[in-house]
Amino acid sequence: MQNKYILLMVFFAVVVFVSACYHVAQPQSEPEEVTPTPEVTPPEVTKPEVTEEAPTGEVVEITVEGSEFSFDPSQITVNEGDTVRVTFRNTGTIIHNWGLPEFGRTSTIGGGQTDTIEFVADQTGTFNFWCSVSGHRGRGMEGQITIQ
Ligand SMILES: [Cu+2]
Repeated sequence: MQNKYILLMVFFAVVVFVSACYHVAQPQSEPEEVTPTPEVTPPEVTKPEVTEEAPTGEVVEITVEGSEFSFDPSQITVNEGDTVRVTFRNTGTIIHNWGLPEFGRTSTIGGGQTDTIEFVADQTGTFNFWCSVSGHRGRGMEGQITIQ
């Protein structure tokens, strides 16, 4: 009886030992290899301060050609405070003019003639200009002047 008991104890001891060894032998599961994602820092773009402020009082000379039925250019951009001198050249064959209520209008002139007006761009915004001869605006003689 005693022998059997000892044998049983030895058996259990062996089982525990082997089990312990097995556990130790188990390779520790490798920790997930964490490949550090390199921090992508956008390249420092040092933008020079752009001063949009135009020197006021600059005289800007623009020649606008008009004919049946468009202006060239039809988009004009100037800076606030500029003195804008618009020379309108009628390159068409019938009478035209160039102007806008806010800043003035040229004379209505015939083909081949020019007229000049001057104004101070003293307010910012986008303003429509057009030929005020009846029906011409609707047929395409208009454009925009942007004062920034
Ligand atoms: Cu016209």
